[in-house]
Amino acid sequence: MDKLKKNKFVDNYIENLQRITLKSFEDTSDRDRYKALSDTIMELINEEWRECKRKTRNQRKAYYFSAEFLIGRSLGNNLINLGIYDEVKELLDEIGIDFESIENYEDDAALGNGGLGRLAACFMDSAASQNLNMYGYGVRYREGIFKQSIKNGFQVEQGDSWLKDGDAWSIRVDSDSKIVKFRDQQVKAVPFDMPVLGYQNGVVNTLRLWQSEPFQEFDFQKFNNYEYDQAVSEKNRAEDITRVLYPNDMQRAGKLLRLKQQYFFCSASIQDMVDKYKKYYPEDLKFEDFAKYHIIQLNDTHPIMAIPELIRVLVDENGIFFEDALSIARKVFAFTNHTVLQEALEKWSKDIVQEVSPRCMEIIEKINDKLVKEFKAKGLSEESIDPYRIVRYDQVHMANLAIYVGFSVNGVAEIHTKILKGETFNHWYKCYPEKFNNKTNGITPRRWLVYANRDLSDFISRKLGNEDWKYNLDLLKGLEKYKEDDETLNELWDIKQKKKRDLAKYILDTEGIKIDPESIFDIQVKRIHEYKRQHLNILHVIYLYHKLKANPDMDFYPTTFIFGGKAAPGYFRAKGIIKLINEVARVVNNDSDVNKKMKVVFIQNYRVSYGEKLFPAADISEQISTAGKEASGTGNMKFMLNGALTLGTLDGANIEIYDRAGEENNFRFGATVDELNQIASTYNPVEYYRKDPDISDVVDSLVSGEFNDNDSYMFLDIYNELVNPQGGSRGDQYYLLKDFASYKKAHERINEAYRDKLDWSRKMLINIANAGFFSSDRTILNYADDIWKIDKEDGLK
Ligand code: 26Q
Repeated sequence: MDKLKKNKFVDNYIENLQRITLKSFEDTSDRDRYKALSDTIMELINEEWRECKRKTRNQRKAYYFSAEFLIGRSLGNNLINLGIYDEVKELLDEIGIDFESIENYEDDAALGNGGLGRLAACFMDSAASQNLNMYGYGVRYREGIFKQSIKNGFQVEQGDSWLKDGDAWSIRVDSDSKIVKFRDQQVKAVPFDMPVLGYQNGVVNTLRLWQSEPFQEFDFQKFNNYEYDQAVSEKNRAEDITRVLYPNDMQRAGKLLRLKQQYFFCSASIQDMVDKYKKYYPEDLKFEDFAKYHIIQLNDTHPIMAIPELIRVLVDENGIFFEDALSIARKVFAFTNHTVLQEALEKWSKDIVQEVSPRCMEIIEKINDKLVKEFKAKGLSEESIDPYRIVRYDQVHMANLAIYVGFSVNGVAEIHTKILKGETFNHWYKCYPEKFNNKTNGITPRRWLVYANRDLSDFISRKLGNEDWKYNLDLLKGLEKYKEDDETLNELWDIKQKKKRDLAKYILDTEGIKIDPESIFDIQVKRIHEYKRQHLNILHVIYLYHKLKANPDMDFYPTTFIFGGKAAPGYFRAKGIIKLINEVARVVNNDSDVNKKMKVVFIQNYRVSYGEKLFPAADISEQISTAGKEASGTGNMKFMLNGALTLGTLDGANIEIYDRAGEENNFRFGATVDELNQIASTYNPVEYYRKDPDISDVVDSLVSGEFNDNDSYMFLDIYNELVNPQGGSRGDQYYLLKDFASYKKAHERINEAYRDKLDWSRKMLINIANAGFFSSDRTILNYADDIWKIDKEDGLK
């Protein structure tokens, strides 16, 4: 910013502050100051945003349809992308305002569960930064993912009313409202547009989130007839649709309201696209050309109602024949899968789909009939068609619909795509090998490094001599030339130490637990799920505790084990794992025999803005899912980019991390997918329990009372799942006991390696230097080149 603009910025800011508060400057609160600052920024970008919208309105675009966008905070990130973070901080300082406390005032926009939602947000950032025409469509939940606190060791959920004092970063566009029709209800979909700023390139893309409102603001007829209750309840029923985000990741929630949410935003978005197509695109427009201008990327199966909805709008509202509409759809839709867990693949009962949109159900049946005919014509028997059927046993298989109609199906890491092709969707792969492709996930380096870790970011720019790496993360490779330079390695160590001290202070303030910044920070943060195996981690902590307790002078480098993550409210066992971690933490942290050498912390309410403090401070990144179960993981990439070493299985993108940064610079352990497949039918966890005294010791501690906090059945469920299988299951579905010994050894290697400070720093450096591939800039360009065929300029290739 030049001087003139600076003055104007400050003037505008003060003006906004006064306009919204009527208070004298000294009396304004952090909240006032935050709101005025975000308003000032929105005004600053307004012109460029409108210009970008105008310029691209008749260009080819990719539309990212996602039920979740896990954005986090916007203030700092927007300032970074505008390139005025330091200046604004300074300007505020000059007028006596502490930037950090304003920044901390902002609530996370937590409109997602975890990885899939955060990926969508990283993609938005990267598309804008790469000057790609990408438009996001989603839901404006009035409540995001619940807020978690821990009471007496248990997870307690609270609502997340992030909109309670307005939303600084979006603009309501009433004129683009749509009507969405369900079988028994009609509502108004009102769009709220959020600007998505590219990194210092003047691009402003749009994320459009739909909010559900009553079709008629208030039924005055009813009101006048004293049917006040009914009028109010209809308003509520409309608002219910986008009231809250469903907090179950990886588990189906076969709830009518969830499907209504999905259909709601798909219908509004499709209508929006078709309306604009008619309005802005060529005069002689033909619907056959629709696919020339629109690609829809479906973020998992959640937005799949967009497929029948597009066909419905073309056929019923624009006079296109069904066959023609279907062939248009076949050129428009591309599908990304994010899981191979059977329980997570969406199936909806026909009744529910019918109740949401009878016409869409009819269209789905027609597509299914066509599929059956086509496969029969190919010579397939009734029976062998079964796994392909979109409608089967009165259930709609969403993935089958997406794969049959879509022209592209992608997984999110090499191994994941391999499993999709070879197992999960092997039958489909055999029919349409050309549809399948891989797009390994990525993360935006702006939020996860430039913003979250300023010290490391400055260090990198200093070492590389410029900031080009922020646009092209592959340039980090240049850091490798310092791998024998002790001074550089020491600097890197010191930066990590500083971040660890910052985190230690934050944890003391928020969790009330004192941790040693000199200890190894070993961190596992992600949603709580059995396949992610937080319980493997805590069982190992118990093992260490027992060992250290028996031998307090044991040669052991002090370690702090940090956990964080939310459990789906209905996922009983995941909640048990949280309770277990907290009980172990209580016992260990209060035991003066060991608590100088080890501490255990469960941080409350892990979310994007907490992650920004955790990733920079980590020494060890725990990525310990059962091989074959974690599609990709993206936390692993955030840790790597911030110089943590991976302690992980051969799963998801971990494999690609080792490929690039070297196994010798990380700590790989555990069985491979092939090994697990081989033993799948013979595996007996009880054998491991009997043969390995370390295992029986920790497993027994689940039911011995040691951590039970006066209810001796507290951890019986976890114990049973491991070694006392119920109801025909073989037990230990996720192979904890199989991998335990290998995990233990990997920890021993870590504890040894950390003592060599220079060598550890070298490993950090090599990890950072090879993290370039995991930029979501690379991922999004891969989508643009291979799937969307979209170019940087006008979108047309
Ligand atoms: C479905 C139906 C009803 C209610 C909820 C859901 C639902 C919601 C969220 C199902 C799944 C999710 C989230 C899935 C998810 O986050 N998957 C993760 O995606 C990441 C990005 O690709 C991967 O890195 C992770 O490996 C994968 O687990």
